[in-house]
Amino acid sequence: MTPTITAVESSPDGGRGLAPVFPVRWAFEEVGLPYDVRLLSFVEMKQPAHLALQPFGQIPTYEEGDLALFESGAIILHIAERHAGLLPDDANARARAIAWMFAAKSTVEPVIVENEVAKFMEGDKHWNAERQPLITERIRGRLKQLSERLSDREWLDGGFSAGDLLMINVLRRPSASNLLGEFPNLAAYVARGEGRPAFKKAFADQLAVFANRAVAT
Ligand code: GTB
Repeated sequence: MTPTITAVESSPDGGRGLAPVFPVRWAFEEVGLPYDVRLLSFVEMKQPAHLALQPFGQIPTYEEGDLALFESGAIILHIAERHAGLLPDDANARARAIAWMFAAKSTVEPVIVENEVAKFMEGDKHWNAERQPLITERIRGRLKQLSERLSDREWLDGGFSAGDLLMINVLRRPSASNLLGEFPNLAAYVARGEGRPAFKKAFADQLAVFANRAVAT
């Protein structure tokens, strides 16, 4: 059965593939699995039908037969565990790759989200200007640690894995990518990810959604 994922029908990021559905598309392409996409408006995301799939009214979701999942990291882990290409066979290497998935989502991404919240939701607060440098320093600190660990490796731990996929996705968000000039090995790491055929196919497909809709409307 072909899985169906949900994506937002408009492009708040101007088609740059920054929404959390993009890494799910990329994961499908890495393992060579076809999938369908159901597009939702921001209003539809908050309706009971979608809330039954995603309790927080967000995208992406994943449906396959009786299984419904939410959270991009959980969806990618599900795909990676069932199809070759995103997790190593060796049990210890596999556990380490999964640890990198969690590091991307729970250690690196939160400092980036904090910056986005400050910018888009707290920009008018009188304390925002004073707080901003602290947030930027926290992102810089995480990037420095990641840069030191990556060193001159191609990928985080052996071959390309779902851990790299999620980490590169996080590093592409502007709050991080604007600082990558300070960390040339991280910039090159992101470029390597973006150069993968599966990334390019996923990127073109998400862009086509917005291009096609622009023509249709
Ligand atoms: N932890 C969840 C996951 O990884 O699945 C996060 C999901 C999430 O944040 N989804 C957003 C959403 O549905 C995607 S919207 N938000 C609606 C809401 O919370 O009410 C599209 C989006 C998000 C981020 C960017 N970006 O970074 O540029 C662009 C578009």
